[in-house]
Amino acid sequence: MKPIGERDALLVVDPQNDFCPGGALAVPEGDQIFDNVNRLLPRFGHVLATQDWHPAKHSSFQPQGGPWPVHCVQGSHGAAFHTWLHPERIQQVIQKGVDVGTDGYSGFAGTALATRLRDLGVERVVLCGLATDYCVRATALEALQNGFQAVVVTDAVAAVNVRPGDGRKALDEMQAAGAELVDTAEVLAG
Ligand code: VGL
Ligand code: ZN
Repeated sequence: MKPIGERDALLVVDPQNDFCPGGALAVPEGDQIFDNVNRLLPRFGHVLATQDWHPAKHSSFQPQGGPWPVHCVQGSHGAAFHTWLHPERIQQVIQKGVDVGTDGYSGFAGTALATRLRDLGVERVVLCGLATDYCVRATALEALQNGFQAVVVTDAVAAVNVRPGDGRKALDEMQAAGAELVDTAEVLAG
C-alpha cells in the first residue's frame, strides 16, 4: 500500500463492549483485534472512531421485530468502548444508528463523518474494528461512494459470521468495490 501520510485517517469502527465476548451481540474473538488496533493508532495523524449508539427501542432490535438482540443502547456499558482500546488516541467519535428507523450500519449514514474527513483534508480511510460483515463493510462501501479511497486491515477486524463465511464474503465484496485489503504489518511497514 501507499505509505501512511497526512491525507490518511484511521477509522476504528464500533470498538464496543457489546460486540466483544460477553456482550449482547458478541463477535467471536471480537476482543482479539485490539492488539493490532493499538499498534495502528500511533501511526496516524488522524484517528476517528464510530460508536453504535441506539435509542432503547431501535427498529433493529428483536423486541421491535428486528434481527438483533438489544445492543449498544445509548449510555449503556455495552455501548462503551472496550477498555483494551487506547482511548486517548481517538480524536473524534462519530455516533451512528441514532435514528430509530434505519439500521445505522454505515458510519456515513446520517452523520457528519464525510464532512469531518473532508475538513481534515483526508482522502483515504483505513478501516479496522467490528464487525467485518456489517458495519465495517457498510462503512467501507460508503467511504468509496463518498469519493474516499478505502483500505481494510484484515487482521484488525472480526466478523459476526451469522452464516459461516460472511466475513470472507464481505472482504471480497469490499475489494471488488475498490477497497484495498492489507494486514497490520503492511500498514506499519509503510
Ligand atoms: C453492527 C449489527 C448491528 C456492527 C452494529 O457494528 O457491525 N452489527 N449493529
Ligand atoms: Zn447496531
